[in-house]
Amino acid sequence: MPGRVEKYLLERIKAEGSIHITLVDPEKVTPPQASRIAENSKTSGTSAIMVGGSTFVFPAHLDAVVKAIRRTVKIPTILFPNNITGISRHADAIWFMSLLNSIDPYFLIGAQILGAPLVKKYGLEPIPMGYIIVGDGGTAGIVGKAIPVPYNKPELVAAHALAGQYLGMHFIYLEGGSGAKNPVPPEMIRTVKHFVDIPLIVGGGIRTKEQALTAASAGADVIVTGNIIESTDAKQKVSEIIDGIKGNRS
Ligand code: 1GP
Repeated sequence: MPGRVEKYLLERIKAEGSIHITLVDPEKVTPPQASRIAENSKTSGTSAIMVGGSTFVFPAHLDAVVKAIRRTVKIPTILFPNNITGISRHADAIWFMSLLNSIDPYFLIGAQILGAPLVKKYGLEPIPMGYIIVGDGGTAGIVGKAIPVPYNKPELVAAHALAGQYLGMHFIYLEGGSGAKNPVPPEMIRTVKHFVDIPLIVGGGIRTKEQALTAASAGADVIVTGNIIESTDAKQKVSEIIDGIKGNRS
């Protein structure tokens, strides 16, 4: 049975076609900055705020960032953890994710075993998600000990995604790596979408309205952007990206 946040995401996808989620890397922001980003993104039409990054963050700082966001906006705050240190009791939900192309069992199931009791204790809504790192993989690929699937092997990614669906995951995330030079190509998104029935999240290197529209038209149900919120014209950038996604509906 999907929980409250998952239901909300599915309803928004159903109503809007493709949706946008803003990613806040707690390592890069202060709590007031996180609030501002959340507020601006919400005004621009983002559906939820994800909080997480690939490297190190102090639990107390993560808590402060999540709290600041939750105080500011009503849209859900969803944790995007790279390890058990990415869990905060103050969020609404957590992507309960397995890095499907990691060669390290820790990222496939080890961290999840350690984190599951905390998720339960904190009353966080777990949303099962299969995470696949593609392209050059970026920092997430190194930290997660992944063998990133090259952009010219879409059928291999589709096999990973289908395995995730058959294992019971509710979402698949194609990760091009934060700040990737080239976002996940439309051919790869189309191929995965053709194979799986569960919603597809795409992120990594999406910076323009055109790139967002390309990903949405190829079948991305959720588009995640992180880096663009660091630019000086962040508010406008997020609005443009969301306009791009909406272009898919017209
Ligand atoms: C990273 O997919 C996300 O995990 C977002 O990437 O920071 O490049 O937008 P960007």
